[in-house]
Amino acid sequence: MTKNLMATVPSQIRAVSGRPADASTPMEVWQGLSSAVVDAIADDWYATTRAYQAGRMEHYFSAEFLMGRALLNNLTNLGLVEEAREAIGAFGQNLSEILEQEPDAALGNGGLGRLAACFLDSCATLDLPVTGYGILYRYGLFKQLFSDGFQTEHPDPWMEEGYPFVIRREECARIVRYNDLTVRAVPYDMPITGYGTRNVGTLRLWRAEAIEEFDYEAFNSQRFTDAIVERERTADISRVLYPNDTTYEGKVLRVRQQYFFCSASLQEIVDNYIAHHGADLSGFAEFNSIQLNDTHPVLAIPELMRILLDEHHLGWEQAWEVVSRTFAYTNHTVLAEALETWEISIFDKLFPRIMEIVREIDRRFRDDLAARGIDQATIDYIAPISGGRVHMAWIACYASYSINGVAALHTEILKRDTLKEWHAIWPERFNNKTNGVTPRRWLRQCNPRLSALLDEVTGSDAWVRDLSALQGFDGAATDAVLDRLAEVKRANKADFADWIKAREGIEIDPDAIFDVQIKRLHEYKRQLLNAFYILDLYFRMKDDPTLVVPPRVFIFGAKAAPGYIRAKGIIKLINTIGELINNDPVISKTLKVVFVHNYNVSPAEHIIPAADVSEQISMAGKEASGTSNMKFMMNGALTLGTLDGANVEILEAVGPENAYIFGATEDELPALRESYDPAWHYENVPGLKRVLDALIDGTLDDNGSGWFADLRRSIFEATYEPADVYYVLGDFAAYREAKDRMAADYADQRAWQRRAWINITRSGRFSSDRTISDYAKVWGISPTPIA
Ligand code: 7GP
Repeated sequence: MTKNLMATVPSQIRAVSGRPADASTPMEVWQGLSSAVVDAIADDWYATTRAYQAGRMEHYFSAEFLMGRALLNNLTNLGLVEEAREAIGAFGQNLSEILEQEPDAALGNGGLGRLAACFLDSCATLDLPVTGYGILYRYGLFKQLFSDGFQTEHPDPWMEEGYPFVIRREECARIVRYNDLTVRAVPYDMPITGYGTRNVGTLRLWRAEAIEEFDYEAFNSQRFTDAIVERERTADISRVLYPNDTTYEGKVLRVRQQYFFCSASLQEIVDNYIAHHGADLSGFAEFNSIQLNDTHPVLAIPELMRILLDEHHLGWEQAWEVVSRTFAYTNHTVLAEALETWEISIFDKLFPRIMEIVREIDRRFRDDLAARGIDQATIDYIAPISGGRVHMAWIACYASYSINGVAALHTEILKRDTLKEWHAIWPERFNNKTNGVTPRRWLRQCNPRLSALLDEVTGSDAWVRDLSALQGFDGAATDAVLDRLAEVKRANKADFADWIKAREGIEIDPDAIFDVQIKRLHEYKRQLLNAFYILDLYFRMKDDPTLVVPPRVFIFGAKAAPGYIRAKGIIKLINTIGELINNDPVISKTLKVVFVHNYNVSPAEHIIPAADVSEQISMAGKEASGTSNMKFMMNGALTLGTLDGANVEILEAVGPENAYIFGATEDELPALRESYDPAWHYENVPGLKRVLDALIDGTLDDNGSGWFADLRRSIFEATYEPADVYYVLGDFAAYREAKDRMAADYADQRAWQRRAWINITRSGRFSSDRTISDYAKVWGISPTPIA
């Protein structure tokens, strides 16, 4: 931070390209500028690491960190954006173009991974001694393209051209042992800068490497393939992020990945403890706590037991005492298929000693619960081992000192339902931590126009570190301020329209309402409900050319898990509806449908500042929290949503007049479902028949895939799930009413701007700084500033 970029940038670029800065490619300029940033923070990073290692530390274990781009984020945090612009402007380069060179570090699927990234930003900003641990996947989440409207998946080799923001730490490599394979885990450290602080945190990502580069003997005898088999088997471990956010395929490899980063990270944490506090590990939990980001890192529990028992010779009780004061567990979803369980045979094959420890945990668990008078059926249900499988969530619940959900409603559902047996025994372990998002990336960085306005109105940039400060400016919305707010939004929408034109080849009107739904494609999130609305609106306009419809652009961004055919069917359906509408000479004057391909962090940074309406319309009780809703709110979009996840708290923050809430609530649904008959809605809700029939009557072409007919069947037929399990038709009428009303309200621009302003000023409680401050109390850590 103290270094001068003007002085270092040209030499860093020369070192990368071997040419003068003005003769280097944009990619080389990006590399050089990025290296200059790392150079600028190196001393502070080292000092922070040293300061943290000596005290109590929190370790955030996560299989996913959806970081997105790093350069602009770091420049923003360090206050170096203008300096960087000048430094490369000196030889004729344009900063925005250079920034576009950077690939997204897409080491995550969706909300869970992006949350982890926001948390690291907040920990750095708050000077908290927290380190992230995960896997350096060579290929991030697949790249999504559309072909005839169908999703196709392609590899994402995000760091193949070199990535200056991870530093290989050869000297910190560890050995991870499986029954059938021994590998080296080599850490790559990513610096995590904060805003307005010199502290620099760390994300440590492990890469799997062979102990021996190749089998020289085999190579020499010209068995070339044999020579590299072991190396490739090892590299498989950190080759690819699993493209599912709820269920997992490739089970053995998945379990290998999980053990890989847990084991390497724990070895390091234990050794660091010994270096600073001596060889008596009974005090380990005084200095270390580990947050398990869902069940993916739960193998850390038996692995820490193994290290304490086998390598440091603690007795079982003593080791368990340490373990059960170390771990805390966050649950991110109530979807049953996401509560990971693994066949015992996988554990036996990969690590028999770990399996032995899990069996002992299970045996003692059963004794423990029986002694507490718990009935046998309950014990069997929540035991670590049952039905021939290892239940990761149950191990997490048993061992953790804290268990949390990610929004108030979600935590209540965990206590009442998903984890009720645990709550009955250990209610004191349960707590809520409503999610948050970092206002640095999601406002300061992605929306410079609104940031400047907020600086002006509030008189400083203090809100960037304390977003709740904005609440005091509720009443600052004078006509002059609202005019400015409208200009900001209009300019952001015009930029976005240009971006869409270049990226998707679709022309959109910046004066239309930008109505956005961006999130993973999943039936429970009900992108299908949105699609049905659009199709119905299209038919209504066709029927009645005099109908007054406010101009609207419906914007989607979503990836479907490659094996999730029904989700892919919904993508194809939206693209097909888009074709129909965008090519209709009359309707396309009023409506457009845009499906942004390859939705990711950096597209979100373009979309969110331009949005008017944020859709989170999941069936109530299913979306644990949602976090894009918070980003939209910060950027002045109004929520159109169900009372689900964090929408409940957004509504509480802004009041009913500043959001559009519709549909069945979580507590109403059980009774509604009892008498629910989708066919009745089809027959009786005007418009629904036509929409559903369009799936099969030739109006919409699914290129012979049969996927549209399947979507229709999912509404009417009970297969392994009840018909219309996510209550799409049940909520349709209420959704249409709310969405029509919202569109009509948009005409009163002044009133709309006033409500947008309130959404912005009340977004403070959805800053991840607030969330992390709450976690810090559970973790027992305090700010450790280096300067
Ligand atoms: C997501 C939840 O679906 C979303 O509601 C929440 O906001 C987010 O986590 C952060 O808490 N879950 C996942 O991304 C996921 O992979 C499976 O869940 C474990």
